[in-house]
Amino acid sequence: MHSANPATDFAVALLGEFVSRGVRDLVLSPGSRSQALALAAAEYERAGLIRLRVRIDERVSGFLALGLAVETRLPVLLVTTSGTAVANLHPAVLEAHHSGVPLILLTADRPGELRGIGSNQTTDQLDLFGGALRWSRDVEAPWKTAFDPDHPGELADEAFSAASGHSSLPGPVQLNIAFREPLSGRVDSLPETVTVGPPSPSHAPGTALAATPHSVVIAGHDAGPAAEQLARELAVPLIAELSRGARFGPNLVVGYRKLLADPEFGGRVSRAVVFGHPTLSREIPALLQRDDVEVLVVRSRAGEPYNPGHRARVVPGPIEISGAVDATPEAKTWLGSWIQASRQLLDDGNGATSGDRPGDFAREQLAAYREPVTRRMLVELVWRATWPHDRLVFGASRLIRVADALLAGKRIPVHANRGLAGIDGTIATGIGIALASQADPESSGAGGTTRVVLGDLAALHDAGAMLFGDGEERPRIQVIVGNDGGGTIFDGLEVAASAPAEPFDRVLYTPQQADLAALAAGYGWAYAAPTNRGELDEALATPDGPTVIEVRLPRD
Ligand SMILES: Cc1ncc(C[n+]2csc(CCOP(=O)(O)OP(=O)(O)O)c2C)c(N)n1
Ligand SMILES: [Mg+2]
Repeated sequence: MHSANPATDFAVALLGEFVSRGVRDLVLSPGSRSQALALAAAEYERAGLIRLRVRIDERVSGFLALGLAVETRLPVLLVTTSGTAVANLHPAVLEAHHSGVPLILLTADRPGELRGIGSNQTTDQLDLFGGALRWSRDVEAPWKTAFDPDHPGELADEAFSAASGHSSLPGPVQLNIAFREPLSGRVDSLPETVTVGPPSPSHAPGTALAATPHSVVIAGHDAGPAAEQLARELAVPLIAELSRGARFGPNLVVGYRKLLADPEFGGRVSRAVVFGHPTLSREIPALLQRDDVEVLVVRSRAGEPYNPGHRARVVPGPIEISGAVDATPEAKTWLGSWIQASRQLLDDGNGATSGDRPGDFAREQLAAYREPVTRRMLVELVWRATWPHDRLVFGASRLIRVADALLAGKRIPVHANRGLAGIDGTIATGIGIALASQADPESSGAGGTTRVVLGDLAALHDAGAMLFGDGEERPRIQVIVGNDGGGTIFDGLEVAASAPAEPFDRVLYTPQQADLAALAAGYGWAYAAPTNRGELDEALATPDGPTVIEVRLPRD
């Protein structure tokens, strides 16, 4: 591999080292300072060695990479130029830090002699992300002279291991690379990418746990199937939030908020084993702060362990049960009472609609078809339409809470950016998940559709993510916008009752009347506006390329 340009040689060698370690996805935004990396990436794409995605907005690129990494669980490369371009990655970097998602930022920078002198597009790119990075390095791309052939491999090893969490937790890392002019040359050939495979992770021992009466397992965001398995093995209730990976199984308790607040149920809990990062209720943190509840938090991928009462024992997974599981009638009653109460809550909410006179059936069917869409109906129909080969992504809005409160268990992949629960980047994350799950014919998502369920403000916040440049792959994705004209999540807060209506609306509800049909058309997306149950069902069942499904919802 030779190009007459050391920066390009270095960029080609570096990307080759990442490919050799198993990196398959690279997202970039255009810029001059990063041209050697970008042109090298294009060559690797042409050679079929990486999947390249190009987005003009770095904030979108950041969340797109996050979605790709959430789905593949492999580090994704992110290439940007210098200056504000790097800062635009910050929201995705923070989310990746708080939810333990592996990202490798390759940020182009000016060399030392151009820093600190007011040079164009130059700022301090090293301390930008503070404690959110697992690892960072500032290196100079070679200039005039050849580089040590081992250097790119050493950098790739360190960056890949740190992002993957081989010695601590997975998350974002940054390799800041200073380039001098001439910034690139022609790429004549690519190196042989030998698969060296990733460095091997170290395995820490897990934790042994003895069964105790009146226990529950709590599965917050990203808890994964280990939570469900432990609840089953301990024969205790499973309180599982919607995302991700634990809301299924015989011990699942739906409507857990009501039960946790009930002295007969939540009031009697004496131990909680927590997986993942619970974010969707006040009742879970309230339980974990109680003096009479022993709290064990299983260390997750997230940058910070969940510990609302500052009194949890944080332990490493996996959890193994030591001794016998309590099989006394009391223990069975404990589990049985939660499951029964949970079923009751589910049934109460599903008001039966069957008539008993012959002839009613057709009329009922028609009436059901024409029923106007409510929040509850929206999340239920989406839940029903989604299968294990599909992917579901919830935005940070009222709808995830409605869904969490009443959807029954189902073993389907559900994601939400709950690391920081931002309303930013939801569409880009969904597109990343869609692209990654549909890219590989062998993947469980190969034939599926990704559905993103979010509010109107979250959708408008990330409208720029809808831009697919020429030639960019367009996945099967439905962006389902529950449009209630503003941020109605705030209507449920105490402030809605205390603040005067007009200023409340102006600064919290923030009303909007954007034309989503025109927006979809402008970005080349299909658009549907179902108004009733039948139309919504039909829209959901017609998977296609990128589609906006706008559902008008009343404010209250
Ligand atoms: C980046 C960011 N900015 C602000 C917030 C605060 N916030 C939380 S929900 C919300 C409004 C959401 O409105 P919408 O998406 O329409 O959902 P709705 O609650 O109306 O269903 C806002 C502004 C946030 N979570 N993230
Ligand atoms: Mg809204």
